[in-house]
Amino acid sequence: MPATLFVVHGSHPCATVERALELKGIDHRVAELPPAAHFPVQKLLFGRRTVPALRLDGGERLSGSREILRRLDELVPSPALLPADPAARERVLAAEAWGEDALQPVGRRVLWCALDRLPTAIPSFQEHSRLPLPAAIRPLLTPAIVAIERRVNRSTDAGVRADLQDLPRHLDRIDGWLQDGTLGGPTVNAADLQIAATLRLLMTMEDLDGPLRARPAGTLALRVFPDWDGLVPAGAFPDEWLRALRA
Ligand SMILES: N[C@@H](CCC(=O)N[C@@H](CS)C(=O)NCC(=O)O)C(=O)O
Repeated sequence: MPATLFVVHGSHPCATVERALELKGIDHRVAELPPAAHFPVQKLLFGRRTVPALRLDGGERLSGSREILRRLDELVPSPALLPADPAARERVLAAEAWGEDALQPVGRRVLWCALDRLPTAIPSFQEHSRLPLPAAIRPLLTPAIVAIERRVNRSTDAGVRADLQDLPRHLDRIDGWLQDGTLGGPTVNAADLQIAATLRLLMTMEDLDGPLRARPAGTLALRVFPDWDGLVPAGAFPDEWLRALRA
């Protein structure tokens, strides 16, 4: 039986793991859960309420993007997601940890705020969703989902404004890693997967896409994740929120 990857469609850490499975050629099927409704299901199945989670052939259960990638490297060593050289490996692990702990939550906070401000964009994020939910039902559920996700992810207006203010600093850090070879090498590593997924999610928002595309960081995101559902048209955020990014 192939491995089963538990996801919410469009979740960036889920995309990180799905791409790692693809790179390693690991046979898997995807179990898609509805956003927010996945909390209790995941808690029950994996003891932790987040996606991604993976059930391996044989029954082993793993939860968390970094934990899953470590195990995939043990199971299928090639292509390796971490460099063999110890110093380079430490650098990639540090960048990956930052990508999960600092950058990943920015993606969630900013996206849920944008979707709350422009809910007409929501169907574009479901284009390749495999959930058997009738199209007529989806719009009835989305206001509650957006409200829950904003609360769970502490996606306040003030917080998102601060996130957008800080984004150029984050991009400087990522561009630095691209320059010193921690990211963006000939083979995709674990930090590329973690960081590029959040950048690619941010690029679904037209307000952010231009400034990101102009950076090496944006090029990395498009290289690792050429395709991604979702488009939030320009104008989701007030101009004052975007000043630092446009400077
Ligand atoms: N940082 C962890 C958690 C990922 C995470 O927070 N996933 C979100 C979806 S993008 C989620 O399931 N959130 C539910 C919650 O916070 O309870 C990882 O990389 O696996």
